[in-house]
Amino acid sequence: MALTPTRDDKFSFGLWTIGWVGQDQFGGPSRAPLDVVTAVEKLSELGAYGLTFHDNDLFPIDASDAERTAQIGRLQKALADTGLVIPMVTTNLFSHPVFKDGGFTSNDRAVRRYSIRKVLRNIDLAAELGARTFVMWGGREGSEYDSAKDVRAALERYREAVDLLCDYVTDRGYDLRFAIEPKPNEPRGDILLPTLGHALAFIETLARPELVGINPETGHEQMAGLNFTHGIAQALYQGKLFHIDLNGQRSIKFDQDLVFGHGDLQNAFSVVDLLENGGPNGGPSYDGPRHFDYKPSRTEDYDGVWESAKANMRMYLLLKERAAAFRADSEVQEALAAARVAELSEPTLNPGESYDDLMADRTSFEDFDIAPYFNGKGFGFVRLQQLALEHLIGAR
Ligand code: GLT
Ligand code: MN
Ligand code: MN
Repeated sequence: MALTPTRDDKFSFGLWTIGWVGQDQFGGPSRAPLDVVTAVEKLSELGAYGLTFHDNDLFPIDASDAERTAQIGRLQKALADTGLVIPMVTTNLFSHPVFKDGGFTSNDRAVRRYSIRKVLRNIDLAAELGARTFVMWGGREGSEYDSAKDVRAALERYREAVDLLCDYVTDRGYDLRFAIEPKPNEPRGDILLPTLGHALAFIETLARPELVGINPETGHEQMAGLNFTHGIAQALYQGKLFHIDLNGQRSIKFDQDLVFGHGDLQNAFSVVDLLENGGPNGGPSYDGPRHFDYKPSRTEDYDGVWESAKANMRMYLLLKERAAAFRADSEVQEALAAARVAELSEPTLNPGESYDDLMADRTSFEDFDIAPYFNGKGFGFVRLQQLALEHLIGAR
């Protein structure tokens, strides 16, 4: 299998990822700003197919109309020159002090109205550039102090804003869907819609739930101690995996945004296996962009930035290769059968069987012998995991 990325792999990067200059809580930038044209050219050369951005990755929040138009024009020319596309666009509702208490859910009503206007303007740009997904990461929507935020009112305002945006894209005829990106904390002490499960439940309260899905990020679920693969599987199950942010995170701590696979490697392996082999008949279960949302470490210069961009794509392709080898291994197939993994897809009731029928079936209860489950009838999951790990580390 080829380890050189091509456009068919659908790898995309945020302009804020490769463009991160390394400032953090404790120090200023360690790199100079990256121009968008260089970003497009370099990503194209490395085999990516897409670039994504926040409005203010491209032009400052206080840019004049002329400055804004000029920057958009430069981006469009670079796209035309390289063939790179813009699969997703998002809006910055978190950097400027005006968003210190959030955008859609700020206690300050004027800020909420400004935020919706800022997003509407950026939706027009997203549609103009052909983006199909509009991500909403509400990093500043939340609080540090419970008494400071009426959470039910905040969710109501969130719903009001998202409903309005859905009406807008529908009325304008834009082919654009929204993807909410959950995160448990950072920058706020507690962020609203902290996990994929919270976001999925919130989406059901919307007027047009079909237009809204999720954009889960590997590291964000792991910051909450959750299994990303399980979360992705539930998103797929509910038809809500509209986009995905891949990166690396090692345990519950600050948001590391490492290269994909440089965090919990086992979880990265199972996610790639799910995305690539978890669909009908063992094919892909997701055909959208494989979007990397990472930060090239502050220790790196621009050579290191491009090495890290390459590393994300190579890790994905390596894991895809390992997952394919795992699935093709006859011993794995035998272990999967012994572990009865496929048996879970069989409905628990027979076709048309009612609870009366079930209660009449003595083999299901009265004659069912539970004793052999003590000291016997093991599932063999450990053997299966050992085989998975041996494939992951290239030992098979
Ligand atoms: C920010 C955040 C990311 C989000 C981006 C989209 S911005 O860098 O940490 O997880 O995906 O708004
Ligand atoms: Mn992150
Ligand atoms: Mn993200």
